[in-house]
Amino acid sequence: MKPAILVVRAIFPEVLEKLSEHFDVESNQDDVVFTPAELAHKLKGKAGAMTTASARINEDLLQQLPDLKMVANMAVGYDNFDLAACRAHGVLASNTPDVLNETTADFGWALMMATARRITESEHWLRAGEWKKWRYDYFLGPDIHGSTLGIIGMGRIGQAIARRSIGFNMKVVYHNRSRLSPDNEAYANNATYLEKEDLLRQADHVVLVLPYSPASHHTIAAAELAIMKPTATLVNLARGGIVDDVALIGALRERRIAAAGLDVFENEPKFHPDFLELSNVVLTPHIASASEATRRAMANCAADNLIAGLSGKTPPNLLTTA
Ligand code: 8YV
Repeated sequence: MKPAILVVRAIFPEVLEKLSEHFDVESNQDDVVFTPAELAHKLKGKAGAMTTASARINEDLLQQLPDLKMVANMAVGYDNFDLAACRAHGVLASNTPDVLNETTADFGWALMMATARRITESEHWLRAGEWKKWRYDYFLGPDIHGSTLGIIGMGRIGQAIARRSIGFNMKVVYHNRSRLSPDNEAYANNATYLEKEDLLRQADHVVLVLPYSPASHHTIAAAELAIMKPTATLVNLARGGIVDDVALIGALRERRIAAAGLDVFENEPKFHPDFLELSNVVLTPHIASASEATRRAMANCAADNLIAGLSGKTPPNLLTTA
């Protein structure tokens, strides 16, 4: 008998087919977002689950699921997993690193440029029929080329973002839990390590790509926004909760920073309604990894991890190492 698994959210049909060769698969192609109680109910008797970032795998849930052996997240971020609880219950956990680095870095640039150069704001204005003439000072914004790019969270995605700045003749400064090796700093356009406060004072464009954890909660709050340049932009590609959204709304409203680009929000898919009142913020619905090829690669990566883990092999992207 094949082990039973749940694919928690809708996914590419060919990935379901691949999983069906190994497992008795319960899918959710209607893409219902389960409550914790529904998720627990659906996972009863299952050996594995393929999850996305919206499924919380924690002590409460695992206590109810003695048959569960593995959870494979279709995301590089895994703040939805309590890894200590997984270990305590002998549940393997995996994520999907690397396959999304370049696509997410591309999107980081798109968001940074749209934010600095006021692309969505000016398009809304044009669509609203406001464009009657050219003016020297319509939609002026800061330059990207020749400016200082500040990256907080210099992992693989942060380094891919930094590397793209070579063509824009930018200086790169970064802050990270640990300093990169000289080789990695060279790869990342000769990035210079700075303390967070120094980075915030110096950078013209700040990009956040650090993982969410209790330690990174509100990495950018009122005090941090207060020391940024009034001409600076802020982009969050990482997770909601890394930025204090209420503090950011205040800073944007009072033009204490120029603009922000946000792909992630506290409590998403809900977000603070005041963002909609602001013209100096670009808002996207958590799509940084959403290229056709990359989302397929992420889904296949999560499936391959699950297939390995439930057939007694070490999953390539195991998070619950000893
Ligand atoms: C995912 C992400 O699309 O990989 C991550 O950590 O944030 C995104 O690429 C999303 O989390 C779906 O699970």
